[in-house]
Amino acid sequence: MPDFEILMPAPMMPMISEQLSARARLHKLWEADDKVAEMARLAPRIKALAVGGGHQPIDAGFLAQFPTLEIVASFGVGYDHVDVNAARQRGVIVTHTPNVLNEEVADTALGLLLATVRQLPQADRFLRSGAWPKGNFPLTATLRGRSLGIVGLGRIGKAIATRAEAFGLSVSYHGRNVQKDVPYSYYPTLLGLAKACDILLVITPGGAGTQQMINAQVLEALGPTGIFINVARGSVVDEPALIAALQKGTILSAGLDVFAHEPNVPQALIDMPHVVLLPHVGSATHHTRDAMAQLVIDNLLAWQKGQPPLTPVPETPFPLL
Ligand code: NAP
Ligand code: 8YV
Repeated sequence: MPDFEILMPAPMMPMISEQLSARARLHKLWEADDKVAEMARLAPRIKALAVGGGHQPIDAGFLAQFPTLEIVASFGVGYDHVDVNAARQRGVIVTHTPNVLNEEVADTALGLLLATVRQLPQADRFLRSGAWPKGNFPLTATLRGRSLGIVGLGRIGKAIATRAEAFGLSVSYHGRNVQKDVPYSYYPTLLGLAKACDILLVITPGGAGTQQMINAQVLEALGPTGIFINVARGSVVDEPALIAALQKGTILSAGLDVFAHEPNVPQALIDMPHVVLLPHVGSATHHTRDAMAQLVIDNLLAWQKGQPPLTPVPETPFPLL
């Protein structure tokens, strides 16, 4: 135990700190008065990093500070904040928290979709403002007869598709590959999917491969009755192009759980009454965040015992080739 030293650069859920402190030597960097000096003191001995989902990039320069690093356990399924190729080159395994959040994020996506189409937050604000006695809330768009195009039919995308089918939506999808054993139509191009559907929902990873893939041309293809839902990452969207499309009526509305520069959200979006904005809460329930936290812990404790990591990312499989 004493020689398995874990560094946690920034606070994570208390259950992670508690369980790791009980089984290994956990260093909470943010508690040090002089973080630079503390980092210099600890870095040569650190074998593991426990990191949160996204605000501090775990890039090549950061990783290079740890000559004895073996594993990075990241909280969240998306790991676009970790340079996994740099980790791989250093022989470092990166783990993430897939599957335990699929159903939760899919629930949130459907909630956001319904809230956006039926303007449920706006109706709530209308009632609270005392406007109801003066007249009814205006009629809204509908889910009836609509088709849903999912960009990224992976673990979460499939859970979203199952729910959407139960709502009577016809589902199609785009990704780089055809998915096996799904009944949904495949579109080899994003533009083709955007033209064919009237609700476009993105649930891909962030990072270089998907950077600003939702651009002005895609929004134009979605069209004036189109609704755009983003539960993936803010980086997949050209945010100024989205704002312009919403302002000009190029698309009808948007429901967004993620933004390009979280937690900062463009004032132009906040000022638009017809869009629905959530503060990145896709997986944010006690149940699911506990399951994600436990997977971070279990990955680190398995590694400490000399066992394979439970959920390495595909770029750093165990054993590393
Ligand atoms: P997953 O199983 O790996 O699915 C990702 C899907 O995206 C795959 O179907 C993949 O298909 C597709 N994809 C990847 N790169 C693409 C590209 N360049 N163009 C088109 N499609 C692409 O991942 P998951 O577990 O479902 O999670 C997906 C993402 O959701 C996470 O990485 C994260 O960014 C986001 N997320 C957000 C929240 C939230 O709170 N809002 C919560 C959890 C996850 P192909 O390989 O065939 O292209
Ligand atoms: C988390 C997420 O909120 O898992 C992901 O990829 O986006 C969310 O579940 C995030 O990682 C925590 O910061």
